[in-house]
Amino acid sequence: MSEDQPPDDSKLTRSKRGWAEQGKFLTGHAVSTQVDRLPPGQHVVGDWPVLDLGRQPDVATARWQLKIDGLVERPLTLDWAAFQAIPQRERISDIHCVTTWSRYDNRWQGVSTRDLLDLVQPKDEAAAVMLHAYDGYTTNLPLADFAAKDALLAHHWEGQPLARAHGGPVRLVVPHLYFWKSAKWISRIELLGRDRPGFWEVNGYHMRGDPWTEQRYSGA
Ligand SMILES: Nc1nc2c(c(=O)[nH]1)N[C@H]1C(S)=C(S)[C@@H](COP(=O)(O)O)O[C@H]1N2
Ligand SMILES: [Mo]
Repeated sequence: MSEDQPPDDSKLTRSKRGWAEQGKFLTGHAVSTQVDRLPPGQHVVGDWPVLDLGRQPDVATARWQLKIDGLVERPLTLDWAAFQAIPQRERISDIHCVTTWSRYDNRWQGVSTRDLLDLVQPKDEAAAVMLHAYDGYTTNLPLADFAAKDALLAHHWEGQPLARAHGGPVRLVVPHLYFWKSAKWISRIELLGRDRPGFWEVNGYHMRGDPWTEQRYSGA
């Protein structure tokens, strides 16, 4: 033990030592984690809002198809059976919507975008992706974002088939970008040499949409 410790009987030191013993200010919650988890300008919700263009296409799995084309070595059209034959993954992720709600801990099952890209083999020139959906919606993102480790083509949420209102039978989930990039009722993944704006991006939304730097609108 050191013998040259400073005298330690000031009133403040004594009261701080007392706080430490009592655990004062400790809430029992992982406060710093909670704060780091919520992007600026967002608030947490418990329910799951539905947002779309007002058309919710009814796509039976019997007629469902997903086409992957553009700048790939092996263009592919998957039917339901072929899609289910790809390794199935589970991911838990948070949702951040540009309209300021966030929803934590969503458990998804589906096909990872990386596994899908391994099947089609993007060409060297491929740099971006345009997503097309059964309701006519489109949205774009850089290929690196589409290929993120947590990105899934999801068909189950919390152990249940994904509801039609939320994009069932299959939607994209790219959790590290605002949720408008996560196309519901996805029908086609088109690999492009250069990023091109989709529906909301033409209407003033950001080309990338990173919630941590508030890339909400293109003008900002
Ligand atoms: N096909 C399609 N995908 C879409 C949309 C849409 O209108 N059509 N809206 C986007 C927007 S703006 C948001 S916020 C989320 C909403 O998903 P949710 O309804 O499951 O919450 O879906 C995105 N994906
Ligand atoms: Mo949105």
